[in-house]
Amino acid sequence: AKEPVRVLVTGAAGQIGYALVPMIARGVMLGTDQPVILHMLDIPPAAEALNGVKMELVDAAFPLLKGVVATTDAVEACTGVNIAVMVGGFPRKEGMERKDVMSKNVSIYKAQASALEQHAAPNCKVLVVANPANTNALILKEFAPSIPAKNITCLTRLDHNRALGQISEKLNVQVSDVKNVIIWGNHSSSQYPDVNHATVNTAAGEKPVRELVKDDAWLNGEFITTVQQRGAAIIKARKLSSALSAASSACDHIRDWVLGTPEGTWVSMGVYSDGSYNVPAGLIYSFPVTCRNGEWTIVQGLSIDEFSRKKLDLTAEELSEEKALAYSCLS
Ligand code: NAX
Repeated sequence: AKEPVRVLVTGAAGQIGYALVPMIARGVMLGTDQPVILHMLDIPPAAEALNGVKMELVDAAFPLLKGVVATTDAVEACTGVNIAVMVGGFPRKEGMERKDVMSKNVSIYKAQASALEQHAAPNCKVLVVANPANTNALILKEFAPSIPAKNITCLTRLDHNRALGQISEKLNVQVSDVKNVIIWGNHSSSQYPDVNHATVNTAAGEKPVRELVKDDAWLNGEFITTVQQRGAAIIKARKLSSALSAASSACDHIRDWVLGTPEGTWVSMGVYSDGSYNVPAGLIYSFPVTCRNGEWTIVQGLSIDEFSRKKLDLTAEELSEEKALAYSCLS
């Protein structure tokens, strides 16, 4: 039998946490043959609720779940973890300045970076979900210098999956037949959902999405804004932000990273930029990646037309500004 993998979920008493921990315990993230030990962290005001989640995990009697650590102590939470999913953060409240929210998250991610660096298992893989996800991941990277930069990522897979979903609805095809959309840049409304290399598996073989949709105005307009604004649309409908789709996409992100992407398929991940596609190095930026042997690689050589170029640059600019704002919170 396999040794259990320790998976940390921060903000585990929150809504995404509540959807995510049962998925992990059922093997959705790491496979149905992989035992897991869940480490759940939240803050003292949520300690009782966190304990309630722990009680439910016990009650669900998940065969793969070999243990649960539920704590408000970051060091205890981080000790020995192989995977860290960072969902906890400070939400933007009405009337708050961007800088105030950034400042709260910078201090949270600075502290948790140190706890992970000192106590996580070697080669721990980190996924930041909490917003501003790209910049929180960057702060975590800066304050955990001994964790390799390639081990620190942020979630844009939800946006990627949303783009697959929109194409599938438009063409009335199975979502599993659509692949290779790309989310470029920030997990914010400046992201660029790109279908220029996306394909659909049809009875007549693989066809480009553009050829099948035959509606460039929709693809260059409404499609992009729908994906960019989907989070707001969910809030409007549910009066709560997306949780089940965020949790499911976080599982997809880790699963593909650890177990690999299928041949001929790429996914979107926020990763540390090496300057590929003339994206400034030193940002956490969402790129198309393939994964093998537990490592991601940015897909190279895709053609970028003028329309796309502007959008790649715009979202990079926003990330550079966020980075500057985050740094200004440190001094
Ligand atoms: P909730 O407010 O329901 O849960 C957040 C939890 O984090 C709370 O239980 C809170 O007590 C806890 N927390 C706060 N500070 C903490 C700290 N220092 N250490 C540990 N835990 C802490 O929010 P939820 O709806 O679960 O969303 C969580 C985060 O995901 C938010 O930042 C949200 O903006 C972000 N999202 C990111 C998405 C993405 O695709 N990257 C999509 C979904 C979501 O909007």
